[in-house]
Amino acid sequence: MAIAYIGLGSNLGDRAGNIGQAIGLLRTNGIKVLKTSAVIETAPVGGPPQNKFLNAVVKISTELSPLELFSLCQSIERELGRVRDVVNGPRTVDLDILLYDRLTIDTPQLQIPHPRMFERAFVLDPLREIEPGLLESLDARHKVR
Ligand code: PH2
Ligand code: MG
Ligand code: MG
Repeated sequence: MAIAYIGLGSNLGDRAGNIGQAIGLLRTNGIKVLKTSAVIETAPVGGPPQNKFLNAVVKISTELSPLELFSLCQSIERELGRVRDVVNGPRTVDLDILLYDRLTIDTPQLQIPHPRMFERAFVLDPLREIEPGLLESLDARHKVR
């Protein structure tokens, strides 16, 4: 059993509904959702001019491997109508694995910790809310990427 943190974002359609449905789909696929942050509205970072996002972070426990969890996240994105066209562009829902136990994974397909999480307040604020002290507990190797 592994503990992981997943960042969720939506800025298209029913943003709160999309985040709620994504969390529901994690649960129906055997993921135990242990903690859910508040859903916060955030200004878009990067990409073209676009709507504000809703963002949240969940803490989960899972028997899935990192790659299995990654493909589940992608299938939930597809199920909720995500179309990948513009990089950092508008999306119905985005699910990013932020941390998976204390693993470091650096493959072209999947990087954990999420390579941009330490610069992004829309990730750090909800993560601090549900797990105060977690960021400080990560070793330097984890944070410097
Ligand atoms: N996701 C991005 C790029 N920019 N900005 C906000 N506010 N929230 C996001 O979730 C987000 C973003 C790439 O995934
Ligand atoms: Mg993302
Ligand atoms: Mg993503």
